[in-house]
Amino acid sequence: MIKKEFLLTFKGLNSRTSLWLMRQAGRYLPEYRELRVKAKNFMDFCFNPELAAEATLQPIRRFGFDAAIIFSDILVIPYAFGQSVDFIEGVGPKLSSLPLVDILNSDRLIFENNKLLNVFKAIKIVKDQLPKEVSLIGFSGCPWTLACYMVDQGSSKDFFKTRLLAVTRPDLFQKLINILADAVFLYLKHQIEAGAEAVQLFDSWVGLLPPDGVWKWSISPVSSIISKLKNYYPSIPIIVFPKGNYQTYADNYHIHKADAISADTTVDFSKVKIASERPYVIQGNLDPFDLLGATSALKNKVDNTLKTMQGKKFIFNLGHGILPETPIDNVYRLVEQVKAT
Ligand code: 1CP
Repeated sequence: MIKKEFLLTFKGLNSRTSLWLMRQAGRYLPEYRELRVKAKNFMDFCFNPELAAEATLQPIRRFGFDAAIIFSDILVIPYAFGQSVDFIEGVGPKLSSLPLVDILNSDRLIFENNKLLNVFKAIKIVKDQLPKEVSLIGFSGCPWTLACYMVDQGSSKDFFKTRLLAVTRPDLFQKLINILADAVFLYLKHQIEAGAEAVQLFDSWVGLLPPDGVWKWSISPVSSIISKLKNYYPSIPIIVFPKGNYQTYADNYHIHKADAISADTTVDFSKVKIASERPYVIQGNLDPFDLLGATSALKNKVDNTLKTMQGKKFIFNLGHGILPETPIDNVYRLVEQVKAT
């Protein structure tokens, strides 16, 4: 019988620790770098179903992770709202200016799900080719993190423009968050319909918010997305990655009801709740930098994590995306070590 260890973990029926790595497809793989040059820019690469499917499958073929994550980016949602998105080498994403305030005032911020059809196509291609024991994860950014990129028009160290809008025009900002929550729900629903067997919600910038902001702009919209998805697909696991704010999500799991919380690198696993005291799975949280260090130190650290989390509703992952400098041999070692438990 073929066993999907990743999905079985959510039912407490896994026979070993399952693993996948955030950004497991990417520049640390020579085959990714070779594939990447076939598209003229990163967005074209994401929106080419064959190339996106191939990028998704590459790390599975090489390492045999328990889950694949569809190759795309969270910034396809701003694109589907009409913003142009350019990834500039060495700088990061740049988004065109949207007169957001005017648009929100006139109810003209429209999500065109049709612009994302190639993501769903890529999911279908991957599903046809994925080994049966491997699960496919769909994903989206959360409303707050998407708003950060849309308002600030790209990466930023403090997302000043977004936080300024949130405090100076809270009603307008709430409208933006609500519109984004509807879009994220729809986008994930379509990914599940195309074949995604679990979904992950990335709230990469929730660590910037004060407690009341975390409630208003993160937990509240994320909870509504989860409850709407659960109405349609009660058995599809939903993972949240509240980077920089694990504890608020852990303390309020009965509100958002995510099936798993992905822990960033700051979370100390020796202090997390034991399995019988929590219904959710914990995913995480090796520091991506540990994959760049000495192999003996890496082995000890992974051993410690596996011991601490043994039998405790746990999926092994990184605390953030894998770094392009990661030696491939360390990834092989990691997979072997985790799969042996
Ligand atoms: O060619 C390249 O290597 C470009 C690097 C790259 C990759 C591989 C980017 C640019 N995006 C991706 C793919 C990607 N992004 C995936 C799918 C692949 C996989 O996981 O294997 C996923 C899930 C994401 C998610 C994503 N994109 C997030 C959330 C997670 C996180 O890192 O916090 C965010 C914030 C983005 C935006 C983004 N995409 C890429 C860059 C350089 C950025 C900006 C990051 C920043 O603001 O610092």
